[in-house]
Amino acid sequence: MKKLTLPKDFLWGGAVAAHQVEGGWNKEGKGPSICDVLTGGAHGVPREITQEVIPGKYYPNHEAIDFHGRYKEDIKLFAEMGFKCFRTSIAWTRIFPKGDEQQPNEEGLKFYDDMFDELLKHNIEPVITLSHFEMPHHLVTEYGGWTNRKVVDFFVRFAEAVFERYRSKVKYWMTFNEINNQRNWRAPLFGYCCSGVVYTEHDNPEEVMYQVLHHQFVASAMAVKIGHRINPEMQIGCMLAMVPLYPFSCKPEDVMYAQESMRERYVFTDVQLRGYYPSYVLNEWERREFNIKMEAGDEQILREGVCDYLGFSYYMTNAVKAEGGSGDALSGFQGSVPNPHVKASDWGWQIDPVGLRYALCELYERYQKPLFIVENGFGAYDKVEEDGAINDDYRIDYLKAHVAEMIKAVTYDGVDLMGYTPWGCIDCVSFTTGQYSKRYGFIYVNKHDDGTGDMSRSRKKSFNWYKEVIASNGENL
Ligand code: BGP
Repeated sequence: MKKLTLPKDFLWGGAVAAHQVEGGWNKEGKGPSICDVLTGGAHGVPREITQEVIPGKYYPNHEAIDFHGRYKEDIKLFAEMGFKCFRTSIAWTRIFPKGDEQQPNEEGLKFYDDMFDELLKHNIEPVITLSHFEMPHHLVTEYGGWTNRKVVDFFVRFAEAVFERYRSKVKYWMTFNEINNQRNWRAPLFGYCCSGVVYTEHDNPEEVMYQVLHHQFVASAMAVKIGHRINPEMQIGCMLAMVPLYPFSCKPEDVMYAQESMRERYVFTDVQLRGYYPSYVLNEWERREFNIKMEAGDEQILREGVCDYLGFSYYMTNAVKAEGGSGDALSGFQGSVPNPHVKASDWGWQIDPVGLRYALCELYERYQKPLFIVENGFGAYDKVEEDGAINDDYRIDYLKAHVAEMIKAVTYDGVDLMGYTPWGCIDCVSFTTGQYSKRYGFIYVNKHDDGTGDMSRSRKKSFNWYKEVIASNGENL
């Protein structure tokens, strides 16, 4: 029997997002983004959306891990691990500080020029998200976030500016990070960060959400078209938070309920990868008498701006029951129940490596487009030993098991997979909690939830493990 392996050009790397690493929140003309008005959280205590920077409150994203000042040192460490690519986002507010300006901020553009040059110097491909939970705050206060059609034009102007500027430096792009997380509009943080909207303040939140989405779908499709015109080599993907929902039992009602619930994920990729609204959504709008405003030509824009690949995050699965489930803020579904067959992290995220293979097969069979795992990882408390060592075997175990299933999906199931970028390859500010102590990195950052720490970087045990995985192209796990 012949042993099949991952393709030679497989994109191993790591992922972060601008607001969770950069800091320098008001440097070089940068304006405040929506994450600059989010306070720090603590275990079990949600982050607060303050809607302005209130003196005396603690805003961890303002400083983050100072990637803005230290990216050369960090990229050197990524190169030492053998990264082929590095996923981050461009902070919209470095380029358009308020969002509605006519001209971009040259200093902001220059920062990313230099950072991309540094990556390319080490043969690391940048993989860039245009909008990763960080729209300009001004677009929220003055325009109502993505409820306003004008924001489509502002986003497209931003996309065009950065596509033009980095046309020869960046080949891989994504439009909106985890676009489906606004589906969790009951958890204000997700809804707000995806759209600048606090859905619970609206009479009919789901109708508002679909309007927001329509604007984002149009904006994404327009960006894809413009990117391809600027450089036909560009690969522009969409990005889904993929949390597969298993039926809790083989009771037909549970199976049907799980399938129906998955549409709350697939509607996003159905539109972005097929170019039109699926019938189950059109029926839902009609049934619930939703009036989603569209302009003439929107349908054509959606058809012409289909994404090239599907990037997705994968952390966990959930199980759902047609009746009697308690609901869960993370999955956003009434009907979520703990799956007795899998364990969970300290934050209740269910650990399910097989679910990653299942996700890859489902997505590939549905769309027949290249896939890219752009987030996966294990958030955990790390302990620094007296000699400075960080023995994060739990993280190695998690990643090893997931990579093994990923390799099966490629070599056995035949999934076309572009690459793998584990989340938080360097410790950063956790999105949902605002904590530093929920760590994902191969690289430890000496920074703590109370704001103390000198930001020094050190290699964890997982650093050397991942280095060997990349060097062997997944052969030595
Ligand atoms: C995803 C986001 C990331 C990231 C990750 C881990 O939802 O795209 O920005 O933070 O989840 O989540 P957390 O940091 O809350 O553990």
